[in-house]
Amino acid sequence: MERVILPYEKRIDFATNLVARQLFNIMATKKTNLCLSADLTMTTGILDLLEKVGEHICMVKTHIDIIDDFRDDFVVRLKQLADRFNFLILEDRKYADIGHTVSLQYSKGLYKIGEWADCVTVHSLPGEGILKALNGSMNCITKGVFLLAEMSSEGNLITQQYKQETVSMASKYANIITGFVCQNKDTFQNPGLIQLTPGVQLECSKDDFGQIYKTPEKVVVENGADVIVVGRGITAAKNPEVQAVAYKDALWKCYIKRISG
Ligand code: 5BU
Repeated sequence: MERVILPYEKRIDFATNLVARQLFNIMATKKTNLCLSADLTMTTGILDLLEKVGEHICMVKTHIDIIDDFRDDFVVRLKQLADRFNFLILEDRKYADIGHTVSLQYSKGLYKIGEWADCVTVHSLPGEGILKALNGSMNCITKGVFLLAEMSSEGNLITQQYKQETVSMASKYANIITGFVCQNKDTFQNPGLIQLTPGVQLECSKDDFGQIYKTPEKVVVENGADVIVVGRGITAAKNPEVQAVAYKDALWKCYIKRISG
């Protein structure tokens, strides 16, 4: 059956990665497919925002390296919020190096991402060694990878062939692949994988650096997005909490419309 018309709860059993199972479960239970991109540079800003919107999201996406006042207790508090409100943590690290270096970047250094992130984003550009290395680092732990098959930005260099080869590369590492970051529903068919789509605002627009925004209707109903990433649409709003609810409602309505055929 076509992936985009199956409800999240029916896709749980197709998932080969445990994080994908958890995420389908959270979305079905909390009735939200909103992922907040918490791109703020102070830890209090991020934690305060999550206190307010935690109940409305299925996942938070972080860029840990943009934080000015990072300390280890930030991730402890982030984890506590994730447990309290039942959402997952995606570190948008976009790994893109040789496997050995990536395994060090994943587990060592200031951020020790592997200790607290449920899942991470990864480029397929270096070849499958990057997945082999992460597979080793994630061995026996409930962790996941969102592989970049497409980007939202204008003029990006990803071709149709690159996209197809990215998707076939993932099939060998089914236990760690949570899904793909992509813009179109024809990117992959497997109902056990999750389509994560960034570049979303309530109205079509662009920013000054090539980011292209599409509407909830476009990305969910037409383009098959399962988890929808919203950053500045919420963080730059006058009242982020009110705006998070507006996005949650709009995105869920589109999902219901899609699965209702
Ligand atoms: P925005 O404020 O909604 O534009 O934030 C979008 C976020 O998603 C931001 O953190 C980007 O790094 C991230 N992103 C993206 O915008 N487009 C992509 O193709 C990928 C990630 Br991959």
